[in-house]
Amino acid sequence: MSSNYSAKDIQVLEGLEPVRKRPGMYIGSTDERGLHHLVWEVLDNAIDESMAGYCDAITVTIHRDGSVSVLDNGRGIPVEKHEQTGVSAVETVLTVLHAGGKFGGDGYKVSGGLHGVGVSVVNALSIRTEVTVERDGGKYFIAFEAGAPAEPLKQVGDSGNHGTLVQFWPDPKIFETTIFDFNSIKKRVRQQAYLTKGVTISLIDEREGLEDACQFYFEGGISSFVHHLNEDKEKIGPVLMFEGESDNVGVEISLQYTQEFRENILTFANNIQTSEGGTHLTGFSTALTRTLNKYSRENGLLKEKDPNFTNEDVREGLTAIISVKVRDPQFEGQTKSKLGNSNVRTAVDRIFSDKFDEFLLENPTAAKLMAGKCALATRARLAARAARDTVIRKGALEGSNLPGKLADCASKDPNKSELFIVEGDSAGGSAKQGRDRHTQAILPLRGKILNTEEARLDKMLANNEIKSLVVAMGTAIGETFDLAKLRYKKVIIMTDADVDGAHIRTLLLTLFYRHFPTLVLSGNVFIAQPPLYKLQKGKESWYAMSDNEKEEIRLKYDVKGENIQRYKGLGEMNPEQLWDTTMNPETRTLMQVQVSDAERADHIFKVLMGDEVIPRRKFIQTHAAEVKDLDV
Ligand code: 0RA
Repeated sequence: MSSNYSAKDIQVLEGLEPVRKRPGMYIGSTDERGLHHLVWEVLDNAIDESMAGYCDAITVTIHRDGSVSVLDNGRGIPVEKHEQTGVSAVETVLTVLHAGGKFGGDGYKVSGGLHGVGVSVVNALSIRTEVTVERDGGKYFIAFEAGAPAEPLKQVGDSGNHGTLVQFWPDPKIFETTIFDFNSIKKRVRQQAYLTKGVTISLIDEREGLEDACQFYFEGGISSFVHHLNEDKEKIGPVLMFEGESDNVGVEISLQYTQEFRENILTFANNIQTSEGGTHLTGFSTALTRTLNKYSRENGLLKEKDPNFTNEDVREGLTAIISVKVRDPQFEGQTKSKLGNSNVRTAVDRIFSDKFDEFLLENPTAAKLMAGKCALATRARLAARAARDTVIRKGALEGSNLPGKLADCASKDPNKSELFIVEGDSAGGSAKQGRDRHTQAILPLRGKILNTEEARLDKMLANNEIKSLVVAMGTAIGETFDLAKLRYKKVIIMTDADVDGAHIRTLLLTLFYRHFPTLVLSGNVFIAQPPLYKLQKGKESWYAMSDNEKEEIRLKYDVKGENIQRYKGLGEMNPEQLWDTTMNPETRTLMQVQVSDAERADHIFKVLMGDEVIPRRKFIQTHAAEVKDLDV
């Protein structure tokens, strides 16, 4: 790190107008997600300062007036005149796209800036941005409006400290919502604290009625992260932690096996999550498989006749965090979240296999537990393959044998077709009569039978309800899953608005999350939103989707109590009502399932259904107050 970094190192790339014209190009979207992107951007800048070793405390505050500020005790953004732009460096950083000191020069060794758009984008999309810098004995202030300087840089005092405070007020003309969500920010802050050893990040919500605060500091870095992820899982062996540097690539890996069926591997490059994986994941995965096979052969855990573990076998039940620091990260893939640098694969492979090999030799007990888990996964995989082969041989997974209870649509064009998954026969009846038969197919399922907790592929395929669903969708399941064969562009879960309905919805979401993650990721899964109430006055009637909406309508039209009907089941609606309120594409509201929804369902499901008592009790105690309409 050069200590004489100065204003001239900040390269000027382009102006700010395009950001306000096409915000989506820079922050993805202008919805809640895009709004929070602003916070990530400013937080990333402070984290960069920590990664460079100059900052150990960051405070994020959500203010009463709707603004957010990020305070760090780093070096402070330089305030001297910038040669290329003729204005101060801080003004340059805030008004010139990509002028964060991350591009060119030797300002930063590594940098998080994938979003990399820089703090100037935040400035462009805010009605006001204020920056206070403390450095070189002084305290400085500058303000912007809609990206343009509004109050010139001035010294406002003396200071023996150093650091930067950035506060911004997002522009309501640009964003669909400007209300920040404490929990989303908390999740992000926690994740960044895990990834940046030695930094303390505080989060404060000052908004009226929402006051809250938390603070994160993790001594163990990513190994604390693995502890956290495995909190309510049954663990196999200890949490392992490996670190090293090779070919200018910094590598940190932490892992622990669990009794789970799924893997949970999170990868990061320069603290940016790489959800599409990439070279660091490949390097890790290859090294893990090779090392475990070598150890198991040499120690007689794999006999001569036994096949090697596959990558899939050694990743079953594995929780791992892989975090690399790279000088010029190349992000590829559909969502620019796949690491491309090819030297990273070799670096991760080398560091991990050396250290993991050594660990296995020195810790035979833990090594045997891990190898045993892999052997179990291999046996299960072979059994599942045999079961699937049998099912396939019988033709049971082929489209020509569509399940009897599926009321298919006439259209064979997946882009026009929708599949409604409906619970039970009575709702199924209404849906079949109410639907548009050209484009809408109905599959009635019996929910309780869907309980797939811990079920492996072989057991799942023996379940008739699941088989029907797989055949109806056309995609197959497991290794042979193929999104291109999906017969309906929209797969819609339509359940009752009562506790049973919610349970079945959780079961289905869990099923999709675990066995059809691609479907969820590609946005093909939806939840129908049937009304909760019907209000009637004379010949007029209204539907209400929520208690709030019901109250609004009740007051507005003065509807008396007995004219309010609470729908408990879809079966209570006649086919026309079901069509009008829930199925008609012109008038209905559908909720697209996000991975986070499915993830939450999976978690809730595990806590409620799994066999661990303590987390379940904790969950029920915590959420008892939220269960208002328990009409069982
Ligand atoms: C460019 C150069 C230097 C620091 C920073 C930017 C910097 C930016 C941000 C944004 C939020 N907090 C920040 N802290 C620092 C290095 C200046 C030097 O060498 O003293």
